[in-house]
Amino acid sequence: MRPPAAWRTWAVGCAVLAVAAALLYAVGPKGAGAARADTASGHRWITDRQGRALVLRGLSTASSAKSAADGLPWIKEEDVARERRALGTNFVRFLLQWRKVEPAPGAYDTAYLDRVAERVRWYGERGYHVLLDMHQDLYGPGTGGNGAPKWATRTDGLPSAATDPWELGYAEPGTVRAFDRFWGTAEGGRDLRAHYARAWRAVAERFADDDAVIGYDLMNEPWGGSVQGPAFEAGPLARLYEDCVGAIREVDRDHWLFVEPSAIGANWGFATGLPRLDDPRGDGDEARIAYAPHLYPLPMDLGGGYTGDTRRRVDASLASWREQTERTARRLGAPVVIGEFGLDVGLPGAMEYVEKVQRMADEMGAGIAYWSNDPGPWAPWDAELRPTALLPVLDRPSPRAIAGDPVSYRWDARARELTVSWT
Ligand code: IDC
Repeated sequence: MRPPAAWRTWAVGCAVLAVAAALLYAVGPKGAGAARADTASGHRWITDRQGRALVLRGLSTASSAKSAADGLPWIKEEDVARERRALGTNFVRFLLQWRKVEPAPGAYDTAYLDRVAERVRWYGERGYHVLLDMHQDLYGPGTGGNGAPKWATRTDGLPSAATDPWELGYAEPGTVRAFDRFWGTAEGGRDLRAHYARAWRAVAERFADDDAVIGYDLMNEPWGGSVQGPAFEAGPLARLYEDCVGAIREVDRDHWLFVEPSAIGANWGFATGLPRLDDPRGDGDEARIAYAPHLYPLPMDLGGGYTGDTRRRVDASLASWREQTERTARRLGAPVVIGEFGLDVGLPGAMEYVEKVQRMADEMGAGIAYWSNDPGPWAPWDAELRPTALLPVLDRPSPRAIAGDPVSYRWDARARELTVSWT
């Protein structure tokens, strides 16, 4: 891995402009310098325990956890140290698997949670905020995907064939049925949503006092099965989130709860029907619900490259994604974290695209997690852990936490200058 990037030495001497002085009224019940203003986009900031506005930048760790027998990502502690050195990140979206949390109905694997906690510590000791993400794709291993335990997978004998691209597997009959059984759209059997919410309570109980954890991503890319669109998002999905929020708040009143829209729609830039959720933290404390959509504009979600400014399609997708996301975040009263974005870094325009998304996140005051840190064609390192062309693009400075009301931050790559303004 290359030595610490040039900007880090440079940034010490570089101009960090603080516009306006620390105002006395910034001292409030949440402590000195608690963020209280909204982002320029009009949604809230995500804040830490001291009330500072957090600028979360990092990667997902890792897709390899999906198929690993132990459900853990490929990383060792030295890989976390290397990522910190190479990228200066402060955020990780860490994949969990329901099949590992609750391997048998009502039985929680505390040894698995201990191993997760060990990895959370690797990150936490290096200043990272960890978002625990209950990941699924295509429901579970019983339907050719990952996430749900086999005991919670009921397909009524319908098939789930492997597809290319993998996303098309969401339309396989066995997969649709498994989701319908989960959401209760197809009646009968165990209440799987109650199991899911209680599995979350078990996770939250384990991590309630862990300061390295910023929060819980309640479900990766939920899919409605045979119920789609607002009928799904405002219906079964919202009810599941309410159940999970309620279950988690029984044991953990402080960590942030991250909600995602349906897998298809908002992540492409369409509107979502997700309603505002209550957060029963108690004592009149402010809700800690964050909105964490993914960003996969349609041409790229199906494996295409970035066509840039000259062909309008992709840029229009980015613009509509931003507009819809900001509108939803304001409606939910929630800060924004881009829970996933990414592509094969060898595709045409890939670097330009990543740079553009990072700039957009900075403008929005949104957190961001690149998909993913699995060594290979999408990552900042190849299979031998040598840097790819992506590494210098992801390696950019940003404020980590701001005690006050952030106004803006901007990285000028050409001038190698970071400008941060806050009140
Ligand atoms: C992808 C992995 C790929 C794997 C596939 C199915 O990169 O190796 O075969 O999942 O498990 C998502 C998902 C995320 C996907 C990612 C890229 O949340 O799990 O990872 N993606 O396809 N949504 C849109 C894209």
